[in-house]
Amino acid sequence: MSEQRHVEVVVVGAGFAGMYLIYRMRRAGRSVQGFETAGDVGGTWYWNRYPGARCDVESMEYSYDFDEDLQQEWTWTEKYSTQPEILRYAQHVADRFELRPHIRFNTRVEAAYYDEGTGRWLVRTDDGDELTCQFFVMATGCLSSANLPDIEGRDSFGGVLAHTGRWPHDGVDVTGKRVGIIGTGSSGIQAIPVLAAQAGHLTVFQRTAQFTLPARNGPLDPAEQDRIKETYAELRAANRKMPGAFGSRYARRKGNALDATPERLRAEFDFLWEQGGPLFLASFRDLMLDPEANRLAADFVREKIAEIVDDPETAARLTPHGLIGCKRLVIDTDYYETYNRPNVMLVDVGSRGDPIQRITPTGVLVGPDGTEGEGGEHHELDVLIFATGFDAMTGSLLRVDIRGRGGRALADKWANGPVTYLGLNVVGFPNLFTVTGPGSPSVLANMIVATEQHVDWISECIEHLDANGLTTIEATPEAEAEWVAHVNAIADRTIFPTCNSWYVGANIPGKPRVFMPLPGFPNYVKRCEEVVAGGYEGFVLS
Ligand code: NA7
Repeated sequence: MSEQRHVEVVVVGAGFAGMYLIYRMRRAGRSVQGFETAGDVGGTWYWNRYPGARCDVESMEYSYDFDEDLQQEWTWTEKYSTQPEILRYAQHVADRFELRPHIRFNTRVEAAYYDEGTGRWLVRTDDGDELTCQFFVMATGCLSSANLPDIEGRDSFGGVLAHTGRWPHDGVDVTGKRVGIIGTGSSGIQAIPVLAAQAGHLTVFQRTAQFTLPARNGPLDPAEQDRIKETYAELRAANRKMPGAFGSRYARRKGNALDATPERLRAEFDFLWEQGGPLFLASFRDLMLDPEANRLAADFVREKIAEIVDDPETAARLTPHGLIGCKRLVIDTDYYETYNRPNVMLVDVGSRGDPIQRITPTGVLVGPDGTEGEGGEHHELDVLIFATGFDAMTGSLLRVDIRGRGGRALADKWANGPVTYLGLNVVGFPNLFTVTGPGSPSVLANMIVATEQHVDWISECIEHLDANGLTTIEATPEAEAEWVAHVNAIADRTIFPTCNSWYVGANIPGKPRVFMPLPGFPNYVKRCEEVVAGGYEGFVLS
């Protein structure tokens, strides 16, 4: 029998987190093995190939800054990049830094068990392979475990059924077809205008109306791009001081909305609406903190919807109740305008309409509860698209059977919701690192910046252990408990925990309701730096 293979580091996932981690480990001369379920690098940008998919952070900011030549040489074509362009960028990075030889593609990590005797992790893949490692890093992304709701009759549908987050690589031909789409989050809102322009007829099944703002996307002026590149390091540094690690070029803090005169408020909101993009709520300090202030912004957008959408009933159905930005704010191109097209129909399957009763072989049946189809309306479809999101943040971590000390499963430890220290490590799971894990800024920050910060921290931590003849790092129960309380306290100061969003796990039936990301990137980074300066405070190194 051959001896079991051992590497210093196993990395699960070859998206932007996994790729950079592999780069850092190789640069430090460490043995590393990456695993990736997909056929190539790119992570979320490998899977989300639906029409209209693009990033909601500007191209010049949603990119790596660890290599000056890389950031100088790459050219983006649009203000907000499309999925194909971001995927090409990821592939370029993989080529340039020769990352692929260290990644096994089309391979899913099924289990990872910590062996207290050897202090190593035993990792098993779906092709039956096993290897051991000293450090086990989950770089699996926050939005990678697709949520395909178990709606009755789903599998009986006779047409083409696709999920936006698992879009078929050879595409879905919707030309002239009767298309239905369930879900109006970011994916649905990006896809709907593009689908409407191609389909014969588009039916949108909306459960909750969603706030979205115009992106004002367009070609990226090469001269502007060159100008940004001249002082790229300064832009990156300024972005790291922003709450979400992006958008410093547009920063305009204006005091509190509740203190502003109606005229000033209006002028500011008008300006931001025309400027476009996701920074609408970064204007006044109190918009994400005080529901009263938030309502002023929400009302402004509600008015805009009424202005844009011709049919007042459709406009009313599209108008969200409640606060803006509590669910992740979406930016769009021509979303509300799309409902003025004659071939688009909005069906409310939420509290203001009748629910989806079931999916049939030929379409979707919508009707009052308990009527078993009588009085319901059947929508005949050739193509049915699920834009129903993800089991966010914990989904892909818990899909792997991770067991720490005493054989305890991570799923068991997190039965009441995720607990971590810094979103980086979990008590009972020594040498396990989670990149952009729950309890870190993650999805509330520019993901590439958050990813680089975590990977840098992990890489430097491993260097530190090595340099000091240490092999193991694990958070202390006190530090973990304090961190969880800290994250909750910060979140409770905001409006975030007040609504049914995927940030709190509300989109997945039975998922514990816990606010998972941490608002405020700069304070978080400061804390991570203090932890290191304090000799890895809150961790036991042995
Ligand atoms: P989201 O934002 O979770 O949106 C999913 C949408 O699907 C949302 O409108 C949901 O309505 C709807 N949904 C989910 N399940 C159902 C069922 N069973 N029936 C009807 N409608 C349903 O996912 P996205 O992919 O759009 O975006 C995720 C993130 O990816 C996004 O924020 C960006 O960061 C990138 P609900 O609101 O729950 O009532």
